[in-house]
Amino acid sequence: MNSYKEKVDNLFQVHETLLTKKNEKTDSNNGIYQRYTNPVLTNEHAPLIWRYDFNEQDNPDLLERIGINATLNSGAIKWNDKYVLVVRVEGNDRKSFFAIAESPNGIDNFRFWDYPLSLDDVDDPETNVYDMRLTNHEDGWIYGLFCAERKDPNAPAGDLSSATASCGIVRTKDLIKWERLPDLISKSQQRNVVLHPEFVDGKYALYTRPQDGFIDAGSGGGIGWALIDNMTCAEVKEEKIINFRYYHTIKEVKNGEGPHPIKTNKGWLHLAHGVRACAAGLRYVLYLYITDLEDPTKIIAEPAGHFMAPLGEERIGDVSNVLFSNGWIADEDGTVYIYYASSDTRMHVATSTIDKLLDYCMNTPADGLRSKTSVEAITKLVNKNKANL
Ligand code: M1P
Repeated sequence: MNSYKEKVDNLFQVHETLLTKKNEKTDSNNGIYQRYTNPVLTNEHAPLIWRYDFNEQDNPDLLERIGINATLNSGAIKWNDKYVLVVRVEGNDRKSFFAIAESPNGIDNFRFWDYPLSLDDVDDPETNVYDMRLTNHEDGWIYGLFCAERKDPNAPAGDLSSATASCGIVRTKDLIKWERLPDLISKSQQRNVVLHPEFVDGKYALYTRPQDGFIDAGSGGGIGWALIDNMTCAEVKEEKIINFRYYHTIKEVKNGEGPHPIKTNKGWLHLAHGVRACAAGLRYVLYLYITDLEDPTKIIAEPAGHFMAPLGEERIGDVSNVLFSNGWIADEDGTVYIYYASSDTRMHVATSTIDKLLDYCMNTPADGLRSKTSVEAITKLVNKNKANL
């Protein structure tokens, strides 16, 4: 019979083995990006000190006291030479919160900090928070924009599901002390709001995602753009759609900006998610597009279809058939670390380079929006190959 101490030591040993497991590249590689065999963060990575009471008198049988259900949609930033994720952690109680995990190499050995983030309340306290996008803005602050969810005050009695989505805002200089700012004021509900890293015409610029309801984008035509005077009382006064949804595409039902775009010599490189409906439910995939350096609202390239879609085990989870990303890191050497969640359950990384992503965007045919145009694109490539091979 093991002593209490032995049982505790064993728990920590098993946890440490998981945290320090080396991540390897998978065999499959389409030349554009590289997947890895292990998720970078799962619910099992959550610190044991969040989950167990290690006082022998209070917890003699060493039961888990607070369960963690999922680690998903994470903001990302390179900070003090570490690859840092602000992770959406969801407890067994269905509440999401933010917690920071860091890795020395961006691929494995992610380890949560001891305490989750404790956010101040705004006047109308929300029920749930999730999906933070981080922006190290040229004004000197690191902003975190996230979804703040509240029960819909106009829901009929007995409707305990209807909710509202708005954009919560925090900022920090050190990732330790976070200042809560008032939520974004907007006529419509908003989710997937992202702060552009530079001023545009002397203003803050937001990628928005206007939506009619909590779930449905409805008349919200796609990813929007709004210029804001001040982040301490941010208000969307005018909004225009810059990346539209289209019939019979991967973003027919909904789309949303991922992390803020990366500045490259060819334009702003964007990562977004697109949603379509099928008999199995909604299918979320990732796609890329490029906008003009001088005018970030002007699209200059957008490959047809998805850049990444759920594969193998990624297809299954709490909300199956979903890839979602709100964090990536572009390193000084041109490597890009794409952090994505699969099926609202776990976090993964894929790596690529700025050059490869630009090549993909510039040289993959755009969506012709018809089967006929897809066949024409393949025929053109076959003809070229017949002349070259
Ligand atoms: O469940 C899939 C995703 O659904 C929402 O994304 P969107 O607003 O684009 O539909 C979000 O709740 C997101 O967190 C979640 O991963």
